[in-house]
Amino acid sequence: MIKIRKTLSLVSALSALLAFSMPASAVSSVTYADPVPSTPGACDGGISYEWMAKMSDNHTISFVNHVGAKSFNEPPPAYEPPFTGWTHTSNWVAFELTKDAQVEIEVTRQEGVPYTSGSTVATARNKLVPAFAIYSGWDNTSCEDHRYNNAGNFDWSNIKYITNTPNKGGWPSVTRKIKLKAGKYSIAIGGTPKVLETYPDAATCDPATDAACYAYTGRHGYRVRVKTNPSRSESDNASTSGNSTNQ
Ligand SMILES: [Ca+2]
Ligand SMILES: [Ca+2]
Repeated sequence: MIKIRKTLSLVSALSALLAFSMPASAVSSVTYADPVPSTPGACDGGISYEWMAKMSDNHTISFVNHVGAKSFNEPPPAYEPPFTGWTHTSNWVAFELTKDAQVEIEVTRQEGVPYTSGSTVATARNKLVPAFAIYSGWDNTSCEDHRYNNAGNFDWSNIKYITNTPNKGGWPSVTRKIKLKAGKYSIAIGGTPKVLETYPDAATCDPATDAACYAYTGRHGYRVRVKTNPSRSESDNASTSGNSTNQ
């Protein structure tokens, strides 16, 4: 088991540096990039996307990174429903489909993801309760705000809410299958641990000795796998599931 964990950590470290794609035909692409970065000192460029991903209808892509522990569902008073997503600590994918497709998106917690903290490299934690929301369109023009609605539209952006996987079950992995038309989409990925009465204070709690501190603060690794298949003519059979296969 220890050997397997070490191998997984190595794989995740490599894939964080080199996003990889595995086209079954034609070409798919994944880049760690924002289609339109903001101008330094100005508030433009729309959403600060972490990833750009382009796929046709017979591809699989995968990538690894990290998000804030509660980034999909931050607590009041700083975050009041429905605007509970923290835009900057979530990860955003500028996703493009070149053909209509059945799209299966899986987001799983991932151990061993490195990230830069100040001038040192740290390792992201491994207690993410992953969730994601899908919107139509890309936002390359707005002034990105701190908060987004993970279950609806929000007025600072032009993207339009489609659906989400809120992961109420607290699973370490969530999967969504959805039929999408060719076009551009935005996908927000974040963490949504069970709601608490009182949250640990990230500034003072100790993740080494306090389990709630470990799970509810800091950066947590994730792995995404997106698989596309040719779109069929029958009605959409979108479904959501969670599982514990990563435990
Ligand atoms: Ca961002
Ligand atoms: Ca941008």
